[in-house]
Amino acid sequence: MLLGVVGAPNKGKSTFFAAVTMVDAAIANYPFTTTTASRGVTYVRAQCPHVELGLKACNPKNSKCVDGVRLVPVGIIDTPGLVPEAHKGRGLGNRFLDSLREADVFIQVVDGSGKTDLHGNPCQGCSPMDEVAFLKEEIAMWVFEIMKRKGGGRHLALKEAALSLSGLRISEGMLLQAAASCGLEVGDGTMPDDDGMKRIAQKLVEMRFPIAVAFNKVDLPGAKEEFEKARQRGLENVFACSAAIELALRKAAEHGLIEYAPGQGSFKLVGTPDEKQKEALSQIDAFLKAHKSSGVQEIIDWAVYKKMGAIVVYPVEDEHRLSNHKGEILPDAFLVPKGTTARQLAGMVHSELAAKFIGAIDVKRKTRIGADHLLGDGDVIKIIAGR
Ligand SMILES: Nc1nc2c(ncn2[C@@H]2O[C@H](COP(=O)(O)OP(=O)(O)O)[C@@H](O)[C@H]2O)c(=O)[nH]1
Ligand SMILES: [Mg+2]
Repeated sequence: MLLGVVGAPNKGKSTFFAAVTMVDAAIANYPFTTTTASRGVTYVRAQCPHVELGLKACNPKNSKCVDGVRLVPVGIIDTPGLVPEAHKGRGLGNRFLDSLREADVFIQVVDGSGKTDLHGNPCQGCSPMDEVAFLKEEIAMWVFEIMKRKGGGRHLALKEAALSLSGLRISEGMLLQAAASCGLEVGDGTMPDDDGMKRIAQKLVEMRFPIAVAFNKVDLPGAKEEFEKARQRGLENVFACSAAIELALRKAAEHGLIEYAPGQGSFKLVGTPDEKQKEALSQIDAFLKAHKSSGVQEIIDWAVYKKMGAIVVYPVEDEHRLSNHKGEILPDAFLVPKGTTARQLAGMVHSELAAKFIGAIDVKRKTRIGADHLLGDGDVIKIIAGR
């Protein structure tokens, strides 16, 4: 599962990415995914089962537990800025679009202060919500052009269209579903005309790339009013945030100045800041008091749980001690898609476990479960495998 940070230039994508991937060394070393300039690991929050199960503590290995909140790793990529006409190769054009292929859900960063345009240039009163419409349309046109190229001027068969989109993980079934929801007839195995294909492309983008909108830079004047306007339009996937505030908080925590965990509405001063740092911290404090939090962690959580439909499961080797063979309690937290079965989880833990799978135990409910049992959020699972 992978989050993609997307949007036009100068909106704060890299700031957002830098903030959310600032994790302590123990976690950054976890071989979950290679960390490069544009690829990293962030966290989602979950209720740690050690609390519910009445244990004093746990020993997380791939994750972290802060006051009963388990921080579960999830991969994230930063992408280059998308500019208008990118699908025709403008800006970084296709390189941008290609970088999107891997992502399951987008976090679109927009400039909530309205002070940059779609090219990232300074402007006054640009509407952040125009950026949302623009991104969808640009990606839809990209999808359309891929199908169109495949046809080379001919009328395209449905199967050919599906083949051309397989690299985007768009299946024939999705294509059929998109056509049906546009009220277009493709039952005879051929695609509609350009207009119809564009509509299908738009639908496919909605289906394949769910978007959470990070309404960023709300620390700047004017942003709050813009956010209220967006809210009045009833958009449930738009969240106000300040990536700059979140980055400053995590940096201050890294330098030992404050204690702060992602998503918290306040921090605790533990170091001795100099005058400049004091001033910055008091501004951050004022922001947190006014906004409850930086807003960044809420977006990650919402994107992963609501848009990706993920759940967290905790595999253990010893169902009595809730530990691995070293006695470490609830060591791993896995983010998996809703609908994951016990056998699939075994495969995620170790390919050999899946091959030798016999059954599993739902540890919280103390019941034996079978290979096809659907796992639930927060389940603690012991896999039983043969020798
Ligand atoms: N005030 C404010 N500035 C921000 C925020 N996030 C990013 N910026 C600034 O916006 C500019 C562009 O940020 P960057 O992360 O490079 O944007 P990108 O091109 O979308 O990756 C930089 O000057 C950032 O410091 C924010 O939350 N608040
Ligand atoms: Mg950037």
